[in-house]
Amino acid sequence: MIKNKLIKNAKKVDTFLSNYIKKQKKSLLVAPMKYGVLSGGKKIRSTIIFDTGKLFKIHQNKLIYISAAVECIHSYSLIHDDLPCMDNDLFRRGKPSTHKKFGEASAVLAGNSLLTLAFEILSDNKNFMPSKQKNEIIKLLANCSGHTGIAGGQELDLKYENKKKNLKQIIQMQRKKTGKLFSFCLQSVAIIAKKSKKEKILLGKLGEDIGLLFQLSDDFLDIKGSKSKVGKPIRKDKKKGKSTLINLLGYKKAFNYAEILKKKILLKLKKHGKNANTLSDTIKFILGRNF
Ligand code: GRG
Repeated sequence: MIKNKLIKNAKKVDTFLSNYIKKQKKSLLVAPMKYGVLSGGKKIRSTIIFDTGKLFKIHQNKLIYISAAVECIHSYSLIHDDLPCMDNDLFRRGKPSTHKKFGEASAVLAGNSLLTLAFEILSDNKNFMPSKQKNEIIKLLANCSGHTGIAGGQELDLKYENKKKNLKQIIQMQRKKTGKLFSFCLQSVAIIAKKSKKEKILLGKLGEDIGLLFQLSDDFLDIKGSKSKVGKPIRKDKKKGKSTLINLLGYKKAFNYAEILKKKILLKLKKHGKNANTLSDTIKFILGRNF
């Protein structure tokens, strides 16, 4: 069952991160960092990485460093996303958001430290991979995280509040804000699998599509989900005047758009035969999920 797979994978990444942080020098920021990255969260990006590994028969142990790095970036983005200067949310993963628990300054600094920890993990000597691949992966993660990736997408998300934006603008914003990190998940595995430039680009694009699907499903949960299952406040997009596909097209049309996107993604995976079964299952779960 997909839920068990998510729990198992999340435990694996949490254990790696917890041991990694334990081996570092202590600091006051360790508590808010661990609170932000370890306690809770589906760690779905790690599952996507492990599922993509199955396309090329790459064992999870070879992918744990990139999974841990992605989760650090993702958690940093959520800690900052919840800050009063951004989405101003007091609840995340079923508990008070990091700034509510530790204060704003500590949350900003813990977020920054998770961002840099991601690159420390990737460049670690124990992350055994040829330095050319390592450099390519580090550059890709920087590109997907900064102004050309999630931070740039977040800026658009905030600037688009209470503005009339068209379909293309909304999709482009969501591809940056959420799609880029998923794009990294697939493309970095293609780099490890030593795939051709063309294949790496194709997988990167497919990852971005999966990320867009994930963001759309997050928007649906904002309407139809329950706070206790989702672990964060719901029905807030409309109140905040967020530019979403639902606010532009209505729920039904937006859901049809997502269904078509899901089918396109599954079709593109067909060429990998049964090696793509676990990734396909995760994609089917994404649109039907209630958490
Ligand atoms: C301040 C430089 C700077 C950057 C901040 C805040 C930010 C960049 C980016 C935010 C991006 C963001 C919040 C995207 C939303 C993506 C999304 C759907 C998040 C929820 O992901 P889940 O469901 O969360 O995987 P869990 O809790 O399961 O980990």
